[in-house]
Amino acid sequence: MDNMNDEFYMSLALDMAERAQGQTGINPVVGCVVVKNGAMIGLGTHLQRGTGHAEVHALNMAAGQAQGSTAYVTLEPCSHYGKTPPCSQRLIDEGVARVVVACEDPNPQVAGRGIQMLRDQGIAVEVGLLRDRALRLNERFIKYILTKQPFVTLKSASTLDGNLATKSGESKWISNGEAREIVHTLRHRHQGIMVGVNTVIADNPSLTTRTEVPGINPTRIIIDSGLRIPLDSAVVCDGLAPTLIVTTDAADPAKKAALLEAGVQIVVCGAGPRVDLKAAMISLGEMEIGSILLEGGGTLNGAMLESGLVDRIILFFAPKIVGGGTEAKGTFVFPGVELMKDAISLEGLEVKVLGDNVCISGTPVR
Ligand code: AOF
Ligand code: ZN
Repeated sequence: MDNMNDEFYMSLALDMAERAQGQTGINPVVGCVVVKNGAMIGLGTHLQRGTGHAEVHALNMAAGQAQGSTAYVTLEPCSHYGKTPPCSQRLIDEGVARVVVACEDPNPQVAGRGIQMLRDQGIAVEVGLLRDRALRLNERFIKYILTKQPFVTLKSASTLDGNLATKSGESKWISNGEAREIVHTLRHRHQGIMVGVNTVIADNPSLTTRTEVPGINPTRIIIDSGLRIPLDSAVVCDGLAPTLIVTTDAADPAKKAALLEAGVQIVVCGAGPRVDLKAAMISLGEMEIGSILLEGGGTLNGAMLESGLVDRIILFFAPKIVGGGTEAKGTFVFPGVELMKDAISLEGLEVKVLGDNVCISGTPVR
């Protein structure tokens, strides 16, 4: 697509928003392009929660020249006083003549009011250009703003027979370098990364973001109902990112004290023996963790999936078969369904070939 038309500018705005994924916290990613007399006069992206919105940056760049211009915005301009003043008012004040919007803002404080404000002032507003791409880009924001619970992306890298490790527990490496680079980009794009304590015990992972250029480390969330986590594990000791352990009332108070002493945050969800995962999502949401990358293992994957807490599944497959029978480390460990009609299926399937690995992703539905 390189014709100079509405789509040309909107896709630039979306490209800018896309690159800001991971750095806006619970806020959406938004891009804005202001065009006048066939030339771009302002570009803006929302970069960080609490700082200027995309429209504000773009209009600041336009430096008072936006009278009669067209503004392309990937999300409906806001109508409320949040951490910043309403963008719709700013567009009106600058004399913008036409606003092209990719998708409505689901935030109940906005939800159409931004578009209405513009129309009430006689500004021509068109909504829906490249809407699907815009909605997909902000799927984490949309889930959080509507439910106050984190959007959960389940990622796994398994053999073709669905195992996360050999029967002896060896897991390095299943997927290829290309797949692993994508996984680290996914870490950058989520506020939290979640694993079960057995993964910490087995692999002692650091759960940090290691991309070619520096990325942001998510908060490390360990589901550990009995506080079995070793005090010398990397996530407790390395200080590379915040670590939060979700546990139960059944956990040992002395171990809890030792972990707190080590600087780990502890959240209690449930009386035991298992962590109440639904309650955990509510607590994490209250702590403004709006997105979580779930990296297993199989038991936590199965429990999260069964509880309906997974919003997107991304599976990387390597062309290897390791077998292992009952000792195998399956991707999804849960009691399972009796009938095929009760299977959890993936909607909106996407398949990508990454060298000799394959990535299959979609939205789980029952
Ligand atoms: C826009 N343009 O670039 C963004 C918008 O706390 P605040 O002030 O940053 O407001 C956050 C809310 O504003 C957020 O939940 C969403 O509804 C909207 N974000 N709106 O017009 C932007 N980032
Ligand atoms: Zn705004």
